[in-house]
Amino acid sequence: ISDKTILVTGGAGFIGSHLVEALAPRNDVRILDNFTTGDRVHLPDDVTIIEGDVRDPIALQRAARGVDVIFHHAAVVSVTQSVDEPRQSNRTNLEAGLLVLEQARQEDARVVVASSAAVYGHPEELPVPETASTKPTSPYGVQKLALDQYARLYEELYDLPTVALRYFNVYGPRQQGPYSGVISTFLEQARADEPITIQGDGQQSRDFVHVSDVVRANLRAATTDAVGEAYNVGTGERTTIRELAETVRDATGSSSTIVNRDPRAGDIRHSGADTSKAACDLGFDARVGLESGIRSL
Ligand code: UD2
Repeated sequence: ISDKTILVTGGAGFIGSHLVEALAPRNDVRILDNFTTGDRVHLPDDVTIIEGDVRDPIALQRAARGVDVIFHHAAVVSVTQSVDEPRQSNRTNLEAGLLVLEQARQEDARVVVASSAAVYGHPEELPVPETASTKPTSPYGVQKLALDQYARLYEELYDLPTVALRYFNVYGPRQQGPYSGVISTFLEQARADEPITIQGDGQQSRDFVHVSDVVRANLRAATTDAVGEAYNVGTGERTTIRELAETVRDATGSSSTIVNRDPRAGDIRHSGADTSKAACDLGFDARVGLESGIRSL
C-alpha cells in the first residue's frame, strides 16, 4: 500500500505502532491515540500525531478527514478489566468502533478492524475456522464479536470495504505492561532468573503469532477485494504453555526454575487458528516461527 492517507487509531500502542512503522515510509500516516498505554517514542518523525480519545466524535472526525484507509486498533485490551467494568470497556471497544465505521462511511474509507480469537470462546473445533460458532467468555469477547459483525454489516448495508482480523496470541517487541501476555511475562522472569510461573498444568495451548506477521496481515487487508469478511490471524501451530516456558528458558540461557501455580479462572484450554481462509483470500501466511521469534526478543 502506498500514496494513501491513512489513520491508525491506537497507533502508539503495541500492534498499532508496528503497523505505523511499516506504513509511514510510503504513505501519509496519522495516528489517533490517548496515550494511556501507548508511547510516542515508537513513532516515526513524519507521522501526524493527534492526541485524543477514539470515543470523542470531534477528535475522530478531525483525525479521519480525507483518509483512504482506517486501521482501527484503539481498544481496552485487558480481558480482566472488561469483566470488572463491562460498560466502560464497551464504550471503547464497541461504541467507539461504531463511531469509526460511521466516520469511514462519511469519508468513503476502507476500514480494517482488530477483532480477536476471543470471539470463539472455548473453540468447538481445532484448529478453529471462521465459520465455527462464536460464544465469547468475556465482555471483551462480546465487544470484539459485535465490532467484527458491524464491520461485515457495513459492507453489506453501505458497501463500505471492511475487513475484520481475528488475532490469536500476538507477541513481539514493545509488548509490555500488566496485560501484556504470557511471552513477555516469561521473558521477564527468565531474564531475572526468577521462577517461570505456569498457571495450571501447562498443557493448555495457544497459537502465538509474531507482530510482524500481524502487520503483514493488515497490509493485505488494506488492498484485498475480499471485503466484508473476518479472517483468523495466527500461525496454525499450537504450542503448550509448558513448551513455551522451556523455549523461553533455553533461548535466554536462564537458570530459572519452571513452577506450576493455580490455573487461571475461566482459562481457555486450547486455542489455534485455521488459517486457510486468510491464506486463500489474503495470500497471508505467518513467517516467523515461535523459537526464532522468541530468540529475536
Ligand atoms: C489472549 C489475549 C486476549 C484475548 C484472549 C482470547 C493476549 C495477551 N491476550 O488471552 O486479549 O484475545 O486470548 O482467548 O494475547 N499464563 C501462565 N503464566 C503467566 C501468564 C499466563 O501460565 O504468567 C498462561 C495463561 O493462564 C494462559 C496462557 O498462558 O493459559 C496465555 O495467557 P495470556 O494472558 O498470554 O493470553 P490469553 O490466551 O489468556
